[in-house]
Amino acid sequence: MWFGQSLLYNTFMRTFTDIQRRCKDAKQVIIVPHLHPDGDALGAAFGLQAMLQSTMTSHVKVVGEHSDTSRWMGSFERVVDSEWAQSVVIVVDTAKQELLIHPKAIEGNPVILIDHHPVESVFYDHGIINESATSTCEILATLAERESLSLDPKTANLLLFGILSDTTILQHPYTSKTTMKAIGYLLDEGATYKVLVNQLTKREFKTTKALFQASEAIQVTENGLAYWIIDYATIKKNNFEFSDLFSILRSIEEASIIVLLVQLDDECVLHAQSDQYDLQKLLTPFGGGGHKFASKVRSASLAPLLQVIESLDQFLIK
Ligand SMILES: [Mn+2]
Repeated sequence: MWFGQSLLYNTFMRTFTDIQRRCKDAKQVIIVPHLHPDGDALGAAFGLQAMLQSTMTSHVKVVGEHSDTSRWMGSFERVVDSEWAQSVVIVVDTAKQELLIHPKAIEGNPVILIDHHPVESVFYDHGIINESATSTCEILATLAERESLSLDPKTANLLLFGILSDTTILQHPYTSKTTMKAIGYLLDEGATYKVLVNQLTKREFKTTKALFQASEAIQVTENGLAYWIIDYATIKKNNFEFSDLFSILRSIEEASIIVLLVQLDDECVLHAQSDQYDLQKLLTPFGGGGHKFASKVRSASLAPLLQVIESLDQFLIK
C-alpha cells in the first residue's frame, strides 16, 4: 500500500472480474484472514483461493492457522518477508488492521479487502465491502453468482460453511433474501446443506451436557436483557463454539437484547445482538463498534462492561 496516498488511491471494486483483473498479472496472490480465523474467514480464504485458481495461472497462497475442526477446509502456505511487497494481498473478513494474521500483509501491491464489517482503518487500496451482508462468504457467493461462475462442490461447501457459521445457521439478524439467494446458488453448485448443518450443530454428548450446565449462569432481567458472563477458559476446556452460546441466548423468548461477555486473560469482550435495537448506537459511548444489530465492546477489565450491561438494561426500561 502507498502510505499517505491511501485515501486518494482507494477505490471500490464491484465484481469478481474486478478482483481477477487485479490479480491477473501478479506473480503471486496471498489471501490473509484475521487472527483466530473463524468459519467465515477460512471459508472465504480457501473459497476465494479456489475461485481464483480455477481462472488464472498465478499461484494463490492462503496464510493462517487451523483450529481442531478446520483442517478439512484447506492448507496454509509459508510466506517469507520479501514476498509480501511482490504479491497481490487479499484480506478477508476483517476491517481492523490490528487483527490481520500477518502484519506485513499491508505491504501487498496492491492490498484488497473483501469484508462485511464496518470500515475502520483504511489499510487497503481497493475494497469490496458490504456491511449488510451476513458474512464474507455471502459476498463472495453473490459475486460468483452474478457472473454465473461454476464452482466445484468443495468450494461451494467452503462458502456455505462460512455463511452458516457466521449466521448461526441463518439466525443472525442480517440474514436476508440475498443470503438465501447465495445459498440457492451454492446448492446448485453442489454444496451439501445438511452435512454442514450437522457439522455445525452436532456435539459430543459431554459437550452438550457441559453447555447446559454452563448456561445456568445466564441472567434474564425483567426488562428483557439476557446476559451470559463466561470465562474463555471454560469455553476452551469444554470445546464450546461461540455459535453454541449464541444459539442458547437467542432461544430466550423474553430477551430483546442478548449479551455474551467473554473474560479472557488480558481483556474482556462484550458481544451484543438484537433484532430490533441499534446496538452500534447504544454501544458507541462505551467505545463499542460493529454492526447495527450485532456489536461489541472490548475492555481490559470486567467492571466497565458490567456498566454496559447495566446501561443496556436501563435502555430497555424506556
Ligand atoms: Mn465474518
